[in-house]
Amino acid sequence: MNKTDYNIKVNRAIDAQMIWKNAPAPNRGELIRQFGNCLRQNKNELAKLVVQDSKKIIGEAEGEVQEAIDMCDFAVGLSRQLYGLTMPSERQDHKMQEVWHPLGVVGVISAFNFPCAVWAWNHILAIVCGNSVVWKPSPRSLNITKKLKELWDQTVEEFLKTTIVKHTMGDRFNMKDLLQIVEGGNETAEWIADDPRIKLVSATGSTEMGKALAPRVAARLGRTILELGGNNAMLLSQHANLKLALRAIVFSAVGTCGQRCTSLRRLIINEKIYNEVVESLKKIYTNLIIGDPMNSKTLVGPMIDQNAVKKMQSVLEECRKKGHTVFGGEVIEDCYVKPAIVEVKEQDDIVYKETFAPILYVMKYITLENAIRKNNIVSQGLSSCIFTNNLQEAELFTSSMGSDCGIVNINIGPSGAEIGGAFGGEKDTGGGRESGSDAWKQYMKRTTITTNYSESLPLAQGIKFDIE
Ligand code: UN1
Repeated sequence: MNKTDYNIKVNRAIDAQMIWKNAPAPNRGELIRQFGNCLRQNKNELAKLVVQDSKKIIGEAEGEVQEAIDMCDFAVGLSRQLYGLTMPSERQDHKMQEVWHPLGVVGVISAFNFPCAVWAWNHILAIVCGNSVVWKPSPRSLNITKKLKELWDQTVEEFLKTTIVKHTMGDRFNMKDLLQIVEGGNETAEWIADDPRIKLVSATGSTEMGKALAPRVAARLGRTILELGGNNAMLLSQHANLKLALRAIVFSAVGTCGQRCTSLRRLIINEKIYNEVVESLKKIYTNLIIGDPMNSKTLVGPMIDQNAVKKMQSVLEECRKKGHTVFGGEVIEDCYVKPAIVEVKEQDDIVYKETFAPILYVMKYITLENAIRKNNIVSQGLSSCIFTNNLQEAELFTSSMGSDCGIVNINIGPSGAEIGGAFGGEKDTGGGRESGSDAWKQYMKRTTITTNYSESLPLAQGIKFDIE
């Protein structure tokens, strides 16, 4: 796509938003209710397209589409709950309140690994909040993107048949324009980053990408939501239910072939149970069903491309050179690999880096305080978890003295978050929060309104200023 086409699309998104922002929020929610139903009806087909584009297994792809549907349900309720506060005014017969207004055009830059759900976190909130969306999907996700746009347009047509919006908004309004797809790579992302017409840029990808993008958006005083790299750990205590823990470890380490930002990358095991756990894991890894992602029995599909496979292999080679013990990790054929377990005595530069591959680094800990230090020492801060049935351990890990990540789970792996909570992380993960809780506020602007209904004009802070 060239710059002229890009500009036309952004201008269309602006025109549509100018009208849409005035639609009553519950009416905006009605469109999203209908879109959610449309996603439900098309769930199977959408999931297949997610598999085709991202290569994740069908069960996970269905989960990803479900995440988008859940987001719609959440946003329908939200459309009647975009609450502001009222505050007591210090002045007699005055009222102070805040009202949330739509922001404008929102830019969404999404990655190959969650081509549907992460877009939905942003798009659905943006639309309910009265905005329009310019979406740059990963160049690898064009099949699912096209289908989502087609379903969006179809839902809009249906909606317009029944709604009062068209009547009140006039024919000039093309509601389909609320979603614009801008295809392309880095250059398109840069146009979005530098474009003052785009008020908020929500971007998912590597820390490197975020560090290049954020200063450009900041230079024009735009807003960002960044969801960048993770290096997620599990602390496995001697007080854990090991059966549960093993299932969680394997799902989060090999799910999406290790290519979730929430994938489990580091397993920090109490020394008393270390040997037992590593042996059990090796057994499970040996029997993993690796193959066609469309086969419902498969647990591990292929990696996204040959580059990802090469990167994994070179990291494993580096591990061997450093004297770490590597189990598995071989290439089977094409992009199919065996997930790897790498035993490390101490964390080093390789472990500190996020490698987007099914490599699980395992290590021992002696005291929980030391395990927490190991969890926190990396530069990323997305997700973390502890498996323990010991209350003190769980409370310490979730306290301010515990994990420094945005997501901290107890007896649940680091991946597979629900949409109801705010999703995101600290440090090199970028600090953004998406999907549930009050993440919607970032897609709106806050207006502070003070009203004087008295017969005089008292000034705040008791300032005297008499002109007669
Ligand atoms: C991502 O990998 O960018 O918590 C998002 C999870 C999913 C979302 C992952 N719900 O693993």
